[in-house]
Amino acid sequence: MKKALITGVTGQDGSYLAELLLKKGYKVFALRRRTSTPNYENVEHIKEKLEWIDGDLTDLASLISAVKISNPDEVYNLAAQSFVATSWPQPIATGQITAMGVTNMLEAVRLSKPDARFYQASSSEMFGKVVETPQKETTPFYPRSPYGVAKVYGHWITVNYRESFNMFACSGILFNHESPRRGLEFVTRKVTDAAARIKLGLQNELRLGNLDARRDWGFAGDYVKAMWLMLQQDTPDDYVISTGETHTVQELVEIAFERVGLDWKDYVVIDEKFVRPAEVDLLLGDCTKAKKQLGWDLEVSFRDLVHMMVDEDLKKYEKFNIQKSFQ
Ligand code: NAP
Ligand code: F7E
Repeated sequence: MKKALITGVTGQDGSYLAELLLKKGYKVFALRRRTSTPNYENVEHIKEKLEWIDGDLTDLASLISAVKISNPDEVYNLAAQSFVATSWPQPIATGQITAMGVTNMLEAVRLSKPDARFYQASSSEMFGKVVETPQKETTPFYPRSPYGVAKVYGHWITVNYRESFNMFACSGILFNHESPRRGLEFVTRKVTDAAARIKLGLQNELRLGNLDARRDWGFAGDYVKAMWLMLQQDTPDDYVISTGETHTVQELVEIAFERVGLDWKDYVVIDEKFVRPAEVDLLLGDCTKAKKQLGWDLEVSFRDLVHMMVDEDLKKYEKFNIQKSFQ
């Protein structure tokens, strides 16, 4: 039985990856940090099947312990302060978790289980103010936020440990990926949640920032398969994972409101509070390498993804009539 250690299991990607690895017959160890209230919403359905280990990405001792306890064949480092907007008011915490946290995790593996295969959750935010379109593995980075800067560090330290210590360390440069488990502060979920609430009379308006930003949005369930595939290859490498399509935030809004039979223009209000100090205007990935070398492909289109998210949010509110929103 293969063993995997995942950081960030309570997040969107961690929950889908844990499901995938359990289905493949892995024993899955899940690192969780201390929170004042339990945070198992995404993993409630598999919680008892996971081996939980307490630890924090900023605490090397806890990570060394986690690697010793789990003795993993594969380590997936998904934990991060992952919300770009928060990285301006909290640049130091973002650096400590999203940048230095990667070195902590790599050190824990190097010291305790150096032959474990390592996956680092890198990001298209590293391309930032893009210097070429579409973006691929060789495109130079130009991050536009403290989060993007931290991810560039995490990416290069992963490459460096591969080259310095001959570790099987891979970096997946994933473009935006979403799902009904996405945090409510990210724009896709904020929009689908609001469309559902407005439809059900629980909310009157939706306040957004820049509607012109373009993103390459895919489905998280498709993207975690690529993470696993990267660690099954003969040699470690870095891969872009994307859909190869780009859409504006406005298109996202149009599709979500159309799904509930409403005209978005009647409800959307532009609020400067959600405009970022420096924006990433356009992301569009070229994942030819992943398709050829990993045999990876996506199954869910952008439109189907938005419909899936709106439908799930509608179901949730119809079922529980929960009146909450992230504004
Ligand atoms: P997410 O939903 O925000 O999940 C982040 C996870 O990290 C949560 O489980 C969180 O735990 C955990 N975490 C945060 N700080 C921690 C710390 N100090 N110690 C231990 N755990 C900590 O993120 P996601 O969307 O699943 O993304 C997964 C990874 O991929 C992240 O590294 C993200 O930056 C990267 N990424 C995401 C995308 C995307 O579009 N989703 C694209 C490219 C790269 P709590 O539940 O306790 O907060
Ligand atoms: O913003 C615009 C905003 O916060 C997308 C993370 O998973 O993907 C994610 O980062 C776009 C931006 O995601 C609102 O200005 C407009 O242009 O959903 P987001 P992100 O910043 O692209 C990357 C790949 C990651 O690695 C990150 O971890 O939408 N936008 N109005 C808004 N965004 C938000 N959140 N809220 C608004 O009201």
